[in-house]
Amino acid sequence: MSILLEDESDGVLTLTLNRPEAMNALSSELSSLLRRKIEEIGKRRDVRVVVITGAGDRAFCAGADLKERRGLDADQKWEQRTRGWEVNEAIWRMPQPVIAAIQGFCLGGGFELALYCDIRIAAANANFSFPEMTLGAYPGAGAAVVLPRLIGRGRAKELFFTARRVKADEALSLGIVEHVVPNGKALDKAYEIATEIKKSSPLGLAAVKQMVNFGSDLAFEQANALNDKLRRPLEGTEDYLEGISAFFEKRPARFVGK
Ligand code: CO8
Repeated sequence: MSILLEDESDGVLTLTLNRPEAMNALSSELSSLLRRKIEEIGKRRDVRVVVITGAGDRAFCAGADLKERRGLDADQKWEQRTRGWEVNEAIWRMPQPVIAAIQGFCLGGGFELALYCDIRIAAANANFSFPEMTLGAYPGAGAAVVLPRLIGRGRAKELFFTARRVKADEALSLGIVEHVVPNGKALDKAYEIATEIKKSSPLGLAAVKQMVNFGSDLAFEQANALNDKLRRPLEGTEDYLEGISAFFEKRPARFVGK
């Protein structure tokens, strides 16, 4: 069976990291498969929402594959890290919203993967940590870029410095996840949100994702320039005409992404 499972239903594509015997750790092979798949999905108009999860109930993902890493020299370790980073960057750039459904351990590179998704749902047994400091490294696949922006510098540094474990409820109060649900229900919640998202125009979703991901940290003038650049093309779309017609006809809009 593949180490990356794919399941598609009515515009929602679910990717499952399928290495439960290794806590779904990111081997270079898994990262490469994941990046290629994300890039392929990014070009498809029929996929409206992506959900990423891990197989089994013990882990979303326990980070870099340490068994693989153990035998690597410095350049090869950097290669493994870069394979992981490329996944996160591809998710950040892809037009579709990506929801992480997280159960169990979400550690190191696995935590970074979740942070690069757009929305995070945690099961009650979710457990987050950056063990990198205990390994003599640092969270190098992008968490040090996005976590301080998400939860503030002091809180992010405390998690990086101490490697302490954060349970689901604390993750919610810190703003690391958007929802906490009972064990076994993270995917259901992800699909519930995906169903809501699917009612929106893919063009608007892609534009607002890009604005939030690339515009949030720009200076005011630059942020507004990007905002205008992303918003202006939407004025002439079929979807905008359809949305306004649907409003006056008191019916749900049927968006086509044009
Ligand atoms: N890599 C490979 N195998 C793993 C990993 C891992 N990260 N984590 C767990 N496993 C394996 C174990 O070796 C074990 O296998 P086996 O049965 O063959 O011995 C199996 O999964 C079950 O694990 P445990 O027996 O340890 O189960 P426990 O319940 O006792 O503990 C833990 C579960 C807490 C998840 C524990 O296994 C653990 O601490 N794992 C390591 C977590 C970690 O340090 N992750 C790496 C952080 S560094 C990192 O991610 C750098 C990011 C770099 C960029 C991204 C690159 C892709």
